[in-house]
Amino acid sequence: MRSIILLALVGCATTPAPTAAPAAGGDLQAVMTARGLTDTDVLAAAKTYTPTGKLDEYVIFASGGQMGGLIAIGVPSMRILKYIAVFEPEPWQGYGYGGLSDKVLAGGDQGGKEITWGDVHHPNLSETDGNYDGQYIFVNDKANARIAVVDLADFQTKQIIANPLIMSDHGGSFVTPNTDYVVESSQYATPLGGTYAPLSEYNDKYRGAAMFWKFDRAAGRIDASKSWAVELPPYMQDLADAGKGPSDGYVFIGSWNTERASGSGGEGKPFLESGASQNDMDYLHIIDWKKGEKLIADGKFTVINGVKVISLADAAKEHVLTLVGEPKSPHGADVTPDGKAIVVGGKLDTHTTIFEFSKIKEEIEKGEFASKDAYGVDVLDFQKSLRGQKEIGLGPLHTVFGDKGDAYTSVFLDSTVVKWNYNDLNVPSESLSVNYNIGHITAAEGDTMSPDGHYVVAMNKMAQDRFQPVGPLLPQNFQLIDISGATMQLLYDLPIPLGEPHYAQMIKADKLKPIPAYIPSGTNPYTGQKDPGAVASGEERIERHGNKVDVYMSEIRSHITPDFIDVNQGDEVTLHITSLEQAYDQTHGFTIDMYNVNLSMEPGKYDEITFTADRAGVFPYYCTEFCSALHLEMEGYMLVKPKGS
Ligand code: RUQ
Ligand code: CUA
Repeated sequence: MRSIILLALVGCATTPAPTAAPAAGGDLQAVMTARGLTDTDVLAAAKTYTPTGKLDEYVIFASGGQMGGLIAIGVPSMRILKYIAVFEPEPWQGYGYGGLSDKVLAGGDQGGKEITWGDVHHPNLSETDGNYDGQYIFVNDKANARIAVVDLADFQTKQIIANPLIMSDHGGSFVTPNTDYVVESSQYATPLGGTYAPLSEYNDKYRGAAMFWKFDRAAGRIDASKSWAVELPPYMQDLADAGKGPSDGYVFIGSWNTERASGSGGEGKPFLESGASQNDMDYLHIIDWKKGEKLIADGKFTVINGVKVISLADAAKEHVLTLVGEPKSPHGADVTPDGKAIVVGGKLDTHTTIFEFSKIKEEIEKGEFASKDAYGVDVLDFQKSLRGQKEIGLGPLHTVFGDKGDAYTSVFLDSTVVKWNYNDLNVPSESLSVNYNIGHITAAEGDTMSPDGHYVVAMNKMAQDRFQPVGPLLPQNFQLIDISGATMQLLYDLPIPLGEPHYAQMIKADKLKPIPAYIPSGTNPYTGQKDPGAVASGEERIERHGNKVDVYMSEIRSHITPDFIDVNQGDEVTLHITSLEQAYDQTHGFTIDMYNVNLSMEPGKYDEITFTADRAGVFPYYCTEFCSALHLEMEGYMLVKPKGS
């Protein structure tokens, strides 16, 4: 036992050794002394150290922020398992370099513009009956109002869908308890449908929207034709969450800027941040999406840029939209596991505010409203809608949940995680310092109807003295916290070196059932079927029709067939490539020098590249993964005969 702990220390400690002598030898006490470790450090190491060959209990899917994709991380080891390319071309996965995945990326073009990055904020795992089912994960791109669908069978992005109504999103991507809908609401108000209106017309022409993307689980895709939206007032809608259990059928979206500030606008008005912070209260939006679905079915919508939209007037009249006050400039709107309450953080406040859903519902049903907003939307009485408020510390943001009525709120300005009880607000809270400026927080299955407890991860924006300095741009810091004991214990720091991950979700690892290979051989990952262009061994060939050349190729250790291709300069070439491998982990790659094409050919995969052979010369093509002893020999030539020769 002692020696296991010892190995742990050598493997995962983050504190530099105080002496020049390396920690060596087999005596635990000597190593602790040499490395300046306390008993608490050793306990933390023993809780996270995962010997080689052992698997993690949970997997985190974290947003990759500006990187545009997702990061899969094992818990408790905090080992990074994979980057998943979503909105950005990514060479290792051969994503966006000439193959079939180019079409997925092109699905995210906005207004005819190709966009090659994303500002990823909120990954959401698919749910069945309010619990993660391990099948899909959805993410939003705040900067370009897009949603992506990632299939967890092969960890590949299968669809990017561009929202034609709004210019940015933030309340996304949140799923309803059976993943009927993926919800995406706007952040910055703009004229809907990408049209123009001057800032002086902000109140009348600028709007928000909540999009309800219909998810077709059998197809594994969002079905745009069955999707619809609700027009919202030009308050900046923020985080959202879907109701569950008693609150199933509702979506809750926080907002800031009920002042409808739009910046100075050349008229000497205040800048946005002060203009938007005048009122004491903003509005939590309560959307009855089942009612919205009915209005759409009854034809009560207008079409804006191809999207069926319930107008703000209709949404107000039919109570598809109702508002309730929430403390100034809130952030985070999180439904409790039992679906009975909604927790809202106030960025400029010291409390979390807990709304009681049954009270909200009763007030709406009885028509007991306190006022109307400027657009005729009914506003509920704040006090009457509350379970209560809990003093937490300065700048509470997001809240996740454990399995015993325990809630964990990230407190940005104080840099703490605060544990409290959402059933009994009188239970004293407990606070743990984190490093530093925590944004989101995630808990094991913490966003479902049955959280697991065990672990919380603090997702900190700053890490100034936690890691070796690497210039002015620092990694962010994920801190693993053990919540299974009487008090919280900080276990491990993981630097995140390629973006600002906003949110993450943590799923029980055994719920994930990824495929080891594409079966049958020649499967197109985007149709799930054997592709008509796939070949079996012996069927490889080159077909020429005028200036179109189709090459039916295969890859298997250690051969690319055919191993030469003769074409004429200007020919349109399509390579149909099949990996004939079926052995787990036997991945090949494929590239042609100088042509900017690059694929990852996992076992059994079919992929396809079309390009114009516009540069004459001799171009080696080869496998880019060291797949076998004769990997270097896995090569061929494309000979492009110059025009007129
Ligand atoms: S955000 S740090 Cu989710 Cu985009 Cu709160
Ligand atoms: Cu196949 Cu290297």
